[in-house]
Order: sequence, then structure tokens, then C-alpha cells
Amino acid sequence: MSPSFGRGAMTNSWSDLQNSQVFLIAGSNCAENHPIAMRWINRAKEHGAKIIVVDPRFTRTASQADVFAQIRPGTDIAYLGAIIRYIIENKLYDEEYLKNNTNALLKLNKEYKFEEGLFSGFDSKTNKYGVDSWSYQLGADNTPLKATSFEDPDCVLSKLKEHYSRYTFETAEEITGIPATKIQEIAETFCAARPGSILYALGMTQHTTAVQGIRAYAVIQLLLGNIGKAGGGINALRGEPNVQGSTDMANLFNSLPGYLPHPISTDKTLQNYLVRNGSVQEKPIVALLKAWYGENATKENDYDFSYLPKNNPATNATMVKVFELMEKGQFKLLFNFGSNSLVSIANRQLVRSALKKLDMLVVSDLYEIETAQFWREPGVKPEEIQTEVIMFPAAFVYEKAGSLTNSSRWIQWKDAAIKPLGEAKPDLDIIDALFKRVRKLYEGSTEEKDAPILHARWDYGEEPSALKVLQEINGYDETTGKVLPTLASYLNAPVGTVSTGCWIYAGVTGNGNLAARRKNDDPSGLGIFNGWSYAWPGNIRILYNRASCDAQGQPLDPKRKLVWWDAANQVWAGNDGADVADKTKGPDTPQGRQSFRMNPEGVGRLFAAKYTSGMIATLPVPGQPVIGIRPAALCVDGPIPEFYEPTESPTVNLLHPNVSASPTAIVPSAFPEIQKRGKPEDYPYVLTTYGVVEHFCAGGITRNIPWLNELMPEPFAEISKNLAQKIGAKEGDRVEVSSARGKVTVRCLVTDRLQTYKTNGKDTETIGMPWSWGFASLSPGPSTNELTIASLDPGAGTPETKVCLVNIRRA
Ligand SMILES: Nc1nc2c(c(=O)[nH]1)N[C@H]1C(S)=C(S)[C@@H](COP(=O)(O)OP(=O)(O)OC[C@H]3O[C@@H](n4cnc5c(=O)[nH]c(N)nc54)[C@H](O)[C@@H]3O)O[C@H]1N2
Ligand SMILES: Nc1nc2c(c(=O)[nH]1)N[C@H]1C(S)=C(S)[C@@H](COP(=O)(O)OP(=O)(O)OC[C@H]3O[C@@H](n4cnc5c(=O)[nH]c(N)nc54)[C@H](O)[C@@H]3O)O[C@H]1N2
Ligand SMILES: [Mo]
Repeated sequence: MSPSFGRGAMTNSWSDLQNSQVFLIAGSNCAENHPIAMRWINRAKEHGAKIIVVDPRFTRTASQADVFAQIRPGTDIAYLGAIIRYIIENKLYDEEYLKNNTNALLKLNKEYKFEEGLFSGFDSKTNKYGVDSWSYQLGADNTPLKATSFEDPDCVLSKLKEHYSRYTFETAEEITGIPATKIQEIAETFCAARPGSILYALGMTQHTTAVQGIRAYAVIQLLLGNIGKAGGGINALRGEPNVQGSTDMANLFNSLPGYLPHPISTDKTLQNYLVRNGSVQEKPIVALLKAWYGENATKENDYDFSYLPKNNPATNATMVKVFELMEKGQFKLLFNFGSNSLVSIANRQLVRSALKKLDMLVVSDLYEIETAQFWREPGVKPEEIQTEVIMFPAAFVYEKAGSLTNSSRWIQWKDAAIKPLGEAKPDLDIIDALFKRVRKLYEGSTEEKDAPILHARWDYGEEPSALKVLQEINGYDETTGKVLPTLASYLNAPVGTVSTGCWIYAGVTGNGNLAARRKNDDPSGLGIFNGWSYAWPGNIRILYNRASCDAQGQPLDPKRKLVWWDAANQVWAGNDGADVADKTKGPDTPQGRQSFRMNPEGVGRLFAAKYTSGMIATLPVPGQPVIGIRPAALCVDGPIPEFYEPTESPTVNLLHPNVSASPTAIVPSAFPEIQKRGKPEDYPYVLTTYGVVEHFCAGGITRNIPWLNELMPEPFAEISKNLAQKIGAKEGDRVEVSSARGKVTVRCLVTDRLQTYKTNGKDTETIGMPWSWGFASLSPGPSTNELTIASLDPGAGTPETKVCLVNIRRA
């Protein structure tokens, strides 16, 4: 749904799941990893909703399913493509929805092509796409030409039909291992009941085709008219506590808070930045600079834009790449706060080797995790390591006040329940103390490079308060110093007069701390709960909810009324906040018709076309570059999803054997000794990794809790009965699992949860391994990331931890 609000969040909410008629849960084991989801899913089930689960293993979530399909890891786009084909060939799409709310009728550039596994514009020297042909035919006013019917061969829907004609149920069976009849049953079940919701998490995202997998979900949901409606949507079940909040705050290398594009090295000035990103970014980035540099940021000095660090687009500094750079010696110091990288990062050999290259490592954690004692790992020689390690004991979630944002985008405040134990301190206090001391070191410096440190607004007082930080994130009217009351007060203010640390959070502390609200009445009965905490943006609970209305602005579903145009009062009203640019602009105005206002076309994008709105409307000043209003976000690996094999795969791509894996996937290879690739001849089995309910992620906390260790004492390799027989292993035997990168010895678990299946006619086996162990803690065990491959999705940078090739033998 790029460019939506947020990079992965629920379009809807946890409590909205009760409104669905059907669920496609594929790439999520929510019964074990997001148990609250099941409460609302089961409520829908009581009302007759159907559950479809697609997973390489039979899980506790699968045990609740009406339809369960076992899939070969990394092949989802093949069966999803077959569903898209089924919808289009049988005209099961929602025609009115497509016309009003999507780009289905827009005409594509005649240069656009897809041939032999490649989209037009591929440069085989750089393995990158030039995206000029992924565009529309434009009219004189720079708006895309619209076809009069879906039969027009140039329109987006016709192109989709042509593209997915290759994806028959039978072909999808050959690729995925799911029987064709079962794929048909999934398609029929999901299309028969609306609204339907799609839930996903890591099973879809930890692949080199992660973004395109989720794009396939977007295509299906837009075709069926399931976006913007109660009970519909695409729901990313986020993982870590407050991972939603941390991505909102730009814990991603390529965005600034509020999902503003990060400046790159060629952005010398604010104007350069706006030429690339559109005039629409001027207000939020200036407001952010005001939040960070206060009165020092003025129009005259380009609002201190020069202070912002700039990304080198060639580096693409995701987590794995950071360790690659560290191995190259590019870092002296690493702050490792709240992450156990040595256990959690794919192909951990690189992390192990890179940490040694640091002069200093600072870890803030509750426990002395593996990362903090990498020098103690068996086989590592501490006497050869010069790195100084400093450990900050961190206070835990119950020991500090602050807000956590959940997957529903609800910003929820909590108070501290107890005082931190021992010397532990909240991270905010640690960072505040650090910054103040660092600033002191620079006092009096007149060097330009030190100005960002000296000029930063850092006015939290003696004892920093989390509420003060949330107020800064909410924003201030910089002319009066008052907290901004609402999102609208930010949106309506002239550029440079307001500050906000994250524009999508504007309004959260407007009239009191709305994140702390705990009103739990639900008059509509739809689970909206809009008096409970505060949802970004603007307390809208269901994104794109304008699409739940017809062209006249009236609700399409009488049982699930979200918003409507109140003609008498000339305003958008409803049970939810209306997701429209201006609540007073009715359905007879262009703004009042747009249900996807964050896209330059104002509609949902079945095809992710290159397009910038307002290019011609903004009259170019002679000698000045043209600044458009809003450029569309693009996928770097294709405008529509295509199936590619994982980096390491037991077979070649049936659709185009010469372009088997994703041609744009990033396969780091700076250190060939560490970053090896395996072949199916040597490593014939598919490994997938997953979480267990008893442990949390890298296990830093849970492996130090005795009763959890008692329940789940050690890692294991889960294999089918056939594979057990083949290698001569019994349940509980020790087995060695190896990949091109490393090997581990664990016990084997022989189950019916994994079955042998056929890929391209050949018997294939998946091996499943949990990944939460490391050499330290009360319950040490081998780390599964010894085996995994660190190839990355080219758009999101997510490592392919859900699939690689391995071998297995009795140890
Ligand atoms: N108890 C517990 N809860 C947790 C966590 C934990 O470690 N323990 N971790 C938290 C975090 S940070 C996260 S991100 C979430 C993760 O939540 P989930 O994504 O639900 O967790 P996983 O078990 O990693 O993977 C989900 C499922 O995807 C399946 N899968 C693997 N490959 C594929 C594939 O190619 N296609 C499909 N369709 N499915 C596939 C796996 O078999 C697994 O059952 O959970 C959070 N909650
Ligand atoms: N093979 C494989 N690898 C994976 C995955 C997979 O499915 N398979 N999943 C991936 C996913 S989705 C994720 S999110 C990552 C997770 O990887 P990590 O983030 O490295 O894992 P965690 O164990 O959650 O680490 C969080 C640490 O923060 C500490 N902590 C908790 N609260 C606080 C606090 O308030 N302050 C501070 N300073 N520390 C705190 C905990 O003790 C813990 O050690 O792993 C990824 N790695
Ligand atoms: Mo996660």
C-alpha cells in the first residue's frame, strides 16, 4: 500500500478483526505470537467467519483454520498470483470500487513490458531498474488518462489480467507444493465472503520478495474492495513491544520520523530535497527541524537542513549492511540498545567477526546478553580482542513511564509501576545524561561540524520526562510556545510556524494526554473505541475509510457504518474519524472523492506507477527546477508482484528459469569467506525459522526465566517422519544441521506438523527451527542464525531469515 501512512501497520485494528467474514492468515502464527489477535478472530468465528491459514507448518493458528495449506517457504506470490488470476478471470472484483477507488482504469505507458521474468527498464550491469516505463499515459494537465472500460488493453486491469494469466492453479501447485484444488478452495473461500481481512507477519516479510508479497495482498484486497472497510484491510501484526512506535520515530535508516524520506548525499539544500520528494514534504520536514533545532532553525538558514545527516543511496545501510561496514572497519563505536544482534541477525558469523573490529561497544539491556559478552563465546579468544565493552543496566517497561504504539497505531500511555531495580535507569535518562555530557565537551566550539550538537533543542530540564518528549513529538505552535491542540492545527499552520517531532503524532497531547485515555465504550459496536488512547493520524481507527462509502459519500455496508457525508451540516461525520484531507469538502469536490489521499493519484494503486502530481500545475520559474506536489512511492523490484525463488532454493523458477531468484535482491558478498551461498546438491533441504511461545526473540529475557526454560529448555530441528526415516533419526536424537555458512547440533523433533511435498514434481522437505538461543544465559543453546543467509529484500532491506538451504544428518 505504499505510500500509505506507515511502513507496515494495521490498516484496521485488533478489535476490528471481529467484523471480518473471512481471514487469510498467511505468514503469521498469531495464536502463539500475537495471542490477543485470536480473541477478536475467534469472536468473528463465532459469527460464522471462515479462517484460512497458509504456513509451511501446522501451527496452533492452523489448528483454528477451516482451510489449512502447507506451503514451501518463500513461494507465496505463486499462489497469490493464482488468486489474482481467479478474481480477474471470473470478474469477482468489485467494479464500482475499482472505478472509484483504484487506478484500475488508468492507462499505462505503452513502453511498459514484462518479458522472461524481467520488467522493462532492467539494467543487467547494476541489477537495478530504470522505472520510466512504469508510468501512465498523461493528459495535457499531467493527470493520467483514464480508459472508458476495463476492456481497454492499456488500462491497469488489462495489464494485470495479462500478467497473471500464467498463474494457473496447476502452475502454483508445482511451485508452492499446495495442491491445485486447495489453492482453488482458498481463492473461492476468500472471495465468497466480504469483508475479508489479511493478516501477516514474518512469514511474509523475511524474504527477498517481502515487499512484493505484501503488494500481492494489496492487489487482492483492492480488487475485492476490502480496503477502507470495517472487517477488511491488510493487517501487519508487528513484533517487538513498541516496534510500531520505533518505526514511526524512524528507527529505519531510510526515513525520518513520520515516514519522511531521509535526505541523501545530493540533497545539498532543502530545495534539492523538495525537488526529489515534492512540495508536500516541506511542512513536515521544516516542522521536524524546528522541533530539533528550535529557534536556531530559520528560513534564512534553510531551517538548518544542512545539519541533517545524509544517506549515501549506494550504501543502503540496513542492519546487515551496518555489520558489513563494521567488518570493513568503518565504525569505532557501536551503541547497541535493546537488541541482541549477535543472536538475531542472519548469518551471525558476520556480527561475531565485526564486533571485534570496534574500539568500543556500549550495550544497554536488562541482562548481560550474548552481544555484550561476544568476547566470551566459546571458540573466541578474548586476548585477541581490543574492544572495550560498556554495559548500561536498563530499566524495564514496568519501571518507566512512556508511550507504546501498538500495531493498530494506537499510542498508549502507561505510568511507571515500580522503581527501577539496582542501578538500572530508563533509556531516556541514559541518553539524556549522555547527550548533556557530550554537549559539554563541545562547549565553545566554533567549528561548523559541531553546530548541530550545540544548536540542538534539548530542554527537558534536570530530570527528563517522557511526557515532555511526547509533547515535543506532538508539536508546538512556535509563535506562542503552546502545545499544538490537533492534527488540523499542524496541517493548517503556515510553514515554519509550528514544530512537531513526528507529524503523524500531532494531536496526541493536544487537549491533555490523549494517549492516556481509557474510555472503553463502543457505541457503534464495531470495536472502534475512539475514546481509548489516540490513534495516528488524527485518531482515525480505520485507514482509507472514505472507501467504505459510495461516490455520494454514503456507507455501502449498513451493518458496518464507519463514516458518511452529512449533507445537512456539510461535514464528514461518522463513528470513526473520516480519513479525508478536509472534513468540510464533500463528495462533489475532488478532495472529497479521494479515498487514498497519500497517493498522488488519490486512489489505491493496483499497479505502482511512477507519477508525480502537480508537475505542470506548479509553473516552473525559469532557471529553477520544477517541484511537483507528491511523487508516488515506488517499488524498486517491479510495479506489480512477480514470483521469484528465494536466494537459496531447491529448484529453478518454473515461470522463467533464466531469471530464477529476484534479479534485484541484495545478496551481500563483500566477505566471500563469511557470506557463502549453498547449492541444492550439497544442501537439499529447505530451512525455515520461527518463534516459540515460551521464548521472546533472541531470548535475552526469557532464557533467564527459569520456569520458561523448564517449558522450552533447548532449540531443536523439527522434521517430517519421512525425513526422520531417511536420515535414520528418532525423536530426541541429536542431529547436525548445516548450511554453506555454518552448522549447529540440536535434538530433532519428529512431527506430523511438517509433511513431505512436491516441488516441480520432486519430493521436498522443510526443516523448521526456532531461533531464540545463544551461548549465554541460564539456558544456553546454539543459535539458528549460524545457518541463515543474509540476502535482503531490495526495498525493505529485510533479511531472508525464513528460508535457506541446509543439510541434516545424525550427529
Ligand atoms: N511468544 C512470542 N511472541 C512473539 C515473539 C516471540 O519470539 N515469542 N516475537 C515477536 C516479534 S518481534 C515478531 S516480529 C512477531 C512474529 O510473529 P510471527 O510472524 O507470527 O512469527 P514466526 O513464528 O517467526 O513466523 C510466523 C509463521 O510464518 C511461517 N512461515 C515461514 N515462512 C513462510 C512462508 O514463506 N510463507 C508463509 N505463508 N508462512 C511462512 C512460520 O512457519 C511461522 O508459523 O511475534 C512477536 N511475538
Ligand atoms: N532466524 C531468524 N532471525 C530473526 C527472526 C526470525 O524469525 N528468524 N526474527 C527477526 C525479528 S522479527 C526481530 S524483531 C529481531 C529481534 O532481534 P533483537 O531485537 O536482537 O531481539 P530481542 O531479543 O527482542 O532483543 C531485545 C533486547 O532488549 C532488551 N530490552 C527489553 N526492554 C528493554 C528496555 O526497555 N531498554 C533496553 N535498553 N533494553 C531492553 C531485552 O533484554 C533484549 O535483550 O530478530 C530477527 N531475527
Ligand atoms: Mo520482530
